[in-house]
Amino acid sequence: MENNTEAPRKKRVLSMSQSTGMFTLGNYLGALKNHVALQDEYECFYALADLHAITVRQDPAEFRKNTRNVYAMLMAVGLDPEKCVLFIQSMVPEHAQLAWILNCYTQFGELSRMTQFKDKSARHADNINAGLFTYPCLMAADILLYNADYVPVGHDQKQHVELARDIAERFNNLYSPTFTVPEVMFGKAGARVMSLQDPTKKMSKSDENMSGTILLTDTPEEIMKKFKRAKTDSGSEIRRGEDKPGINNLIDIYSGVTGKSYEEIEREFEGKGYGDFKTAVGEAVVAELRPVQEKYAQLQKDKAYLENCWHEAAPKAEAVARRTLQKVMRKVGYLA
Ligand code: ATP
Ligand code: LTN
Repeated sequence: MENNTEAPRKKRVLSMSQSTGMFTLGNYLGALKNHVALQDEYECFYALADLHAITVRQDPAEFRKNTRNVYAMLMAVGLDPEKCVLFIQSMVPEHAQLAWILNCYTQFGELSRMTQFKDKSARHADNINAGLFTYPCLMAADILLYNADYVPVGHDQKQHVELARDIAERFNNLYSPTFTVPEVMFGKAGARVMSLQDPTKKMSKSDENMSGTILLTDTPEEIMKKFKRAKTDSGSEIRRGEDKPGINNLIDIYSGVTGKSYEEIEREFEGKGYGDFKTAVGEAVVAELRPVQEKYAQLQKDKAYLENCWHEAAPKAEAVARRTLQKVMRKVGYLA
């Protein structure tokens, strides 16, 4: 019998966030907090999707600044370059190369069904560019280059990960097993954090009305003010219900931050009103973000360290990406 003493390969995780603006509490509870928790158990690749970012027009100076800031914020929330590969997508050219190839294995009809494309093209009617349409092929390339087993994202990205699975299976069936077929992974709570002003819409960094969005850089005063003004529903009980999107969202946020279950929360606030609960949620969020904001301020002072981190991460990512791309190119029939 074979004496296999080698430890089994850790399962691989990949996820990315766009560098279009500062992260929100939705990004944090829906994705980033979970990314941090996965670092010990999995081999993790995390990146800023700055190629995706230009599907919406960016001002160059702002864009450069945002990329630096959100990279620092990824480290401030707890992504550790010693434990994961924390890179910037545009520094690894294989993403764009594989995306082109995958474009040719994805149908127009499939891309037309993507709800993010429908939403964003409605919001940016003056710039419905081809990149916005083929965005999911680039995202599939991001995932498939690393043969990721799991893709931890918020609920809004589920459809894109499913398309990446379909593309992977299609390619594997046409040629031979090439890509790992990835699975979507959601965190315990907060996979879908809604706007505080319109709890039927997701909390977004690109909302015109920022009073519904908590940014990770908001001051404690701003955070408390936004929670106190949060839209709630008719009634006064702190209890989840089908027709209660406002209170459901606040309970989800409180649960995501404190780790308490819905039952515990409902018990804790029995007999109390919306006002008390909003204050408690605001305070819990302020307390959760305090150490993150302190670390962020500290990292912002050390630009050379940040640059060093992303420059060291890019070749580590590229070493994996290059191997997959070469394999794909050989199977398709390229001479390279
Ligand atoms: P925009 O707000 O402009 O639509 P975005 O915040 O959705 O952009 P990213 O920064 O790429 O775009 O998102 C990073 C991660 O955060 C993704 O996994 C996404 O699913 C998750 N996420 C974003 N918004 C929310 C939300 N409101 N609730 C839960 N998860 C979210
Ligand atoms: N499309 C995602 C960001 C993203 C991503 C990825 C997420 C780009 N590439 C690969 C997971 C895996 C978004 O808009 N949030």
